[in-house]
Amino acid sequence: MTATNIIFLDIITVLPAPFSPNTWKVRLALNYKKLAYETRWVETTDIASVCKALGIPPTSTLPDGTPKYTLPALVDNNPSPPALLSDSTPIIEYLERTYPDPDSSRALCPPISRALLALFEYHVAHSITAQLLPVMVMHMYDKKTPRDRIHFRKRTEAAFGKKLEDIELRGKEREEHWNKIEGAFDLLATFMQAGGGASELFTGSNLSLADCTLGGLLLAFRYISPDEAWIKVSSWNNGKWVRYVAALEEWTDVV
Ligand SMILES: N[C@@H](CCC(=O)N[C@@H](CS)C(=O)NCC(=O)O)C(=O)O
Repeated sequence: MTATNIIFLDIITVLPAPFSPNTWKVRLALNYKKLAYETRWVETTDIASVCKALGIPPTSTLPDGTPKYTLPALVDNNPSPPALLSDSTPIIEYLERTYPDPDSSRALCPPISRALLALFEYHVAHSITAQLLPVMVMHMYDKKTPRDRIHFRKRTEAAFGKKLEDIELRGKEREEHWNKIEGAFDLLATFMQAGGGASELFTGSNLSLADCTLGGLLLAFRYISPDEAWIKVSSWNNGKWVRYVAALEEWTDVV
């Protein structure tokens, strides 16, 4: 392990493992790069106050114009002053810049692939991540800590103008929505087959930013919704996504 002094901020839930796709994305990168780090567990209710106290920047702006703070976030105490970071992709880019692998073939986001990786992230964000709430909202709610459940319900219901239970789709509408998400995975599987199928990952046996993003999402499915989302995803594309997550296993330690 490289000697580092990195604090990684992740979201605590009632589960024994993290459940956020974005924090998994950075955790996979930290583990792949063999960087020593410590996790600081934060309830979503406390993200803004904890980030503000540490000087970590917000990642966007709320509709009322106030700054929005999200996790993952990371404090690297190695440089002076320490690096204070938020937003999964910029965090991974920072880790790459600051702790490059001597073997350039192991780079997570080499500049030459950066535009393609951005296109990939855009596809996953719009065709998959943005579609999940109507089929995942109650699974997410159930896994939150009791205190975060109150916070999540209040904020989400205010944003959507309806109860969580009414955001969740049911019956035929739910199945149609899942079919749409399956279509996005079909497209990914088709493109990944173009690589010749020598490896489950995007770029051979090494991890890339694309794998951190997709892997984070699949791990989130497995933990947030083992009894629905993960069962469905496991049955798609001849088990491709089960094999894919198995190929990531060596980078899924939670420290
Ligand atoms: N663009 C950010 C998005 C991060 C994000 O939305 N994180 C969620 C957890 S997956 C979060 O912190 N939510 C807390 C909240 O909405 O209050 C990233 O890629 O890191």
